[in-house]
Parts: sequence; C-alpha cells; structure tokens
Amino acid sequence: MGGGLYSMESKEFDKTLDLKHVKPYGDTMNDGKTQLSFTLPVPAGNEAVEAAKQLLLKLGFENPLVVFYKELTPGFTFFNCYGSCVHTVDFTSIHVPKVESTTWSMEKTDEFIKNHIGRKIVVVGASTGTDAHTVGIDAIMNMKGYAGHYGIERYEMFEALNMGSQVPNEDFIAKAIEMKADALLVSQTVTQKDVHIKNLVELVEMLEAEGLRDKVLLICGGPRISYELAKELGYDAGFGMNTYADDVASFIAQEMANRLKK
Ligand code: B12
Repeated sequence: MGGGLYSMESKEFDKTLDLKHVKPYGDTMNDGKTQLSFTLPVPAGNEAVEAAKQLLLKLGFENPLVVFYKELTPGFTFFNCYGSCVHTVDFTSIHVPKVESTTWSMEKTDEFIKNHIGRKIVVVGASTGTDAHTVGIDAIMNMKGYAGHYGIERYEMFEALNMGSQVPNEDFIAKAIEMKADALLVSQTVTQKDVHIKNLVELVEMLEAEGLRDKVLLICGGPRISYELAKELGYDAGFGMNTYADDVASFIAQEMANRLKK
C-alpha cells in the first residue's frame, strides 16, 4: 500500500482524510478542486466558454469555472479551468509493478560492483529510431549529471557510451556487439501513433535474431514508459519520469549480481 508517512501526517492534520475515497485537494480536504487545461477546436467566445463548462460537467466536475481562454489560431481555443471532482479512488487497493532494486549512491554502487562483479560494467545508450530527444538519455548518462545526480559516465565502475539520438536499431546493436555491452539503455520520448512501441519491439526482435537478447540487460526509459509496459514489450525494466542515474545504475549492478549467482 502506498501513502506511508505523508498520509499518516495528513491524517493527523485533517481527520476527514479517507484513503479509501481519495479525491483532489485544493484548499481543504476532500474539496476535489482540480485545474485542467485543454484546447477545443472552436472559435473563442461565449459559446466556447459554455462548451468548456459543459464538457467539465460531463467529465465529473461540479462548479465548472473557466478562468482563462485564448484563441490559439482561428478556430482553436485554449482554456484553463477549475472544477470540483466528484469521483474518488481507493488508494489502499493500488498495487503498481515496479523495479524492485534499492537505489544507492554512486559510491555505494561502485563499491558493490567492485566486490560483486569485479570488473567495469559496459553500458551503451541511445535514443533510437526517429526519436530526436536527447535530454532524457543525457540525464541518465552524462558525466555532469542531472538535477544534482551524476550520470553513469561519472561512475568509476561503468564504461558508458551515449550514442545520442536518432540511432537506428541496427547501429545500436552493432555498437553493443563491438563493445561487448552488458546493458543497453534505450530512450523513447515520442509516442505519437505508438512509434515508441514499434521501435522498442523491433529492437527486442533484432536482439533475439542475433542471439543476444539473453546476454544483455535491456532497459528502456522515457516520459511515457512504465515498468509494466517495458516488461510487456520484453524488456528487463522500464523507467519513467523522475528517474535518476542512481536508480538505473543500482538496478543494473544488483540485477547483474543476481544473474551471476544463478
Ligand atoms: C525539448 C523537446 C524537444 C526538442 C528536443 C531537443 C533535444 N536535444 O532533446 C526538439 C525541438 C528537437 C523536439 C522535437 C519534437 N518534439 Co519534443 N519536446 C521537447 C520537450 C519540450 C522537453 C523534453 C525533455 O527534454 N524533457 C526533459 C527530460 C529530462 O525528461 P525525459 O525525457 O522525460 O527524461 C526523464 C525520464 O523520462 C527518464 N528517461 C528518459 N529516457 C530514458 C532512458 C533510460 C534508459 C532510462 C532508464 C530513463 C530515461 O529519465 C529522465 C530523467 O528523469 C517536450 C515537452 C515536455 N515539456 O516534456 C516535448 C515533447 C516530448 N515533444 C513532442 C513532439 C511531438 C515533438 C515533435 C514530433 C514535434 C514536431 N511535430 O516536430 C518533434 C519530434 C522530433 C523527433 N524526430 O523526435 C511531444 C511528444 C508527444 C508524444 N506523446 O509523443 C512533447 C511531449 C511536447 C508536446 N506536449 O506535444 N522536442
């Protein structure tokens, strides 16, 4: 069950918190206050505002309020709205599959690799296919790090290569073979028309065809990647938003040590 210390503190703060019936918090517990933004394909005006309010009511928001609207381009109006959500969720019944490793500091992970693997772990990463977004894979790999967390290139016990973006799966696999990679890190940001699924599945199939799938730890990440989706697509793990190099490096080290034991 989620919640932990925070929910206990909230319970003391406000006795009306019921984790079986949780709804958004605005000013007071259980007020359901929610902010929403969206664009409707209609010209700006009173009718557009009324349409936005009617939509909010249908979505389950009482007292709908449009606080800002602007026509973005002729025939398209953007709205910022507030409403009180009438629905609740049972927080106590939520179980989300996730990476089971413990996140360690860079120093602890390096120390663990020295003691349990006894050599540097080779990692190749890229943003694959047509995906041009580099910031996610850089955040995980770059020496200088991201949000105060050093990237994998900084670790003493990792040899890491970041191939950048728009790397075809063929080139990615060729580099993995050349470097005898232990782990492959794939970043996918664009999900339009499920292009990420196509790219990710193609990579798994190509690795299988090369007889390499079982020889590498295959990890993907991106803003719309979940651990559950990654497993479904044949990956060993998937990491989404708020991931840091520490999470990924710890997972790789612990998973490699587990596999060595088998
Ligand atoms: C910067 C940016 C660009 C830049 C990229 C420059 C660059 N060098 O990267 C440019 C301008 C090139 C660009 C182009 C496009 N973009 Co853009 N872009 C963005 C933007 C503003 C920020 C993305 C970003 O850098 N996030 C910051 C990083 C740190 O976050 P992150 O990627 O989520 O990474 C974290 C986790 O996901 C995870 N992670 C990520 N990768 C990996 C990998 C591994 C192995 C692991 C373990 C973890 C991990 O760890 C990271 C750190 O916590 C987003 C909107 C937004 N605010 O998010 C749109 C966005 C991603 N772009 C979008 C789109 C549509 C495009 C274009 C298609 C636009 C167009 N029509 O041309 C093109 C696509 C180009 C292409 N071929 O890929 C959409 C994607 C929608 C979707 N669901 O697919 C977004 C969401 C904007 C939007 N709201 O529409 N974009």
